[in-house]
Amino acid sequence: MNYDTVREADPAVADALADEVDRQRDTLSMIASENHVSEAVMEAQGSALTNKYAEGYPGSRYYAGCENADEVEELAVSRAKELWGAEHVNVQPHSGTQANMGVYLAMLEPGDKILSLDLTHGGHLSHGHQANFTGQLFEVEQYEVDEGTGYVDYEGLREHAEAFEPDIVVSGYSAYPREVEWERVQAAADAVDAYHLADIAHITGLVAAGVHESPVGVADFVTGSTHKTIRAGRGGIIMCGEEHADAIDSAVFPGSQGGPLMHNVAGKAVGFKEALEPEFETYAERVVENAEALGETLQDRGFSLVSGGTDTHLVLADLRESHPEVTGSDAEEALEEVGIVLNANTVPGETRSPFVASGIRAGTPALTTRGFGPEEMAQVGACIADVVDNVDDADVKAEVAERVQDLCDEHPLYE
Ligand code: DSN
Repeated sequence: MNYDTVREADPAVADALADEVDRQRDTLSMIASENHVSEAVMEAQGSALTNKYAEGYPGSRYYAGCENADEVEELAVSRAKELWGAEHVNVQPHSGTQANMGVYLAMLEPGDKILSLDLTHGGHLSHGHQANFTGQLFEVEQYEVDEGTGYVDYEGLREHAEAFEPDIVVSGYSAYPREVEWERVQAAADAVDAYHLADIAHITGLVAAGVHESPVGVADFVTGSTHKTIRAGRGGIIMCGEEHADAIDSAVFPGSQGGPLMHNVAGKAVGFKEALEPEFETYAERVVENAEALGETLQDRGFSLVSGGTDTHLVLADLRESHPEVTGSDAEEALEEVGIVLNANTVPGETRSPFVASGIRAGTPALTTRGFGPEEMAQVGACIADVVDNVDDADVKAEVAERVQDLCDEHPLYE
């Protein structure tokens, strides 16, 4: 990955690309929504399909010359059906947010009602935040996690749905460490005759591998992104029953997008093929084991974890009791200095601004791809604890930075 051809054309960009590879090699990527895709996925995304316009769907395009695009999209769709068991799949959304937009456009009218989890409790912007088109176009109310347990308050959700009578209930979250009980959300939606959209963006890979229960066949719509735990090309995906297939396809194109990013669809196809291999199940199991090991280490060091642990690929530490003087952004900055890249995150009952936040979210998908196991995750947890306990101590940070570099060197990336 020297980017020699780019360098000949554009040295400045080539330098930035090469520096990015070095950054990924020499840091621990723990942003829960990130992963390291294979070189095959990257090559597919960098392919000649970036040149092709293919508005429409396989066999029914608005342009000539789409035979290879058709083949790639059909492969992506058939592999996705095999991975998640969905009746209908659309692989064209440019992102997870675009996938959600496709569902809203297909099923709702402006002014209709969305009931979704509050962003500070683990939800997502595209589930109805006021700064997002969803908050501007629709009437939104939000349910919460139980602040005592950190688990979704399903009873409160059911009561809220009965009072609000939403048109759609959204489940699936961005900073929620526990397995989602899809049937309980479905029951709440059914009780008020609402649709149920399960957004599995973060856990696509865990669901495909059977490590997290699947909402496919439970919820009316399942959306996701394709570059997180599933480790395929960047973008989004929508799954639904045949009865909604036409409405969903029309909402994606021409409803909300023009030409699909066929190079990214190729990356999705390649990544889905990789995920159909038996090794992927082992990978997904290891992602969760690693998150458990990380969480246990942090708890042993006095950190408080939202919900007391994890069933998934991430842990969410609430620093308010253990480190009252350290904000989430203080911790994020100090950890980045030593080569641990994660994000400050709001926590249930957040008392600071979202820019500062009181928690840190740490995920294991990328480190697991690099071959980290529970023992190494315990070492990573110790590094995090040493830094957050000593955010202003340059000596401690210098010593931890060496341990981080050793871990990176022991688990090379993109050799
Ligand atoms: N940005 C992603 C995350 O970090 O959760 C969600 O879109």
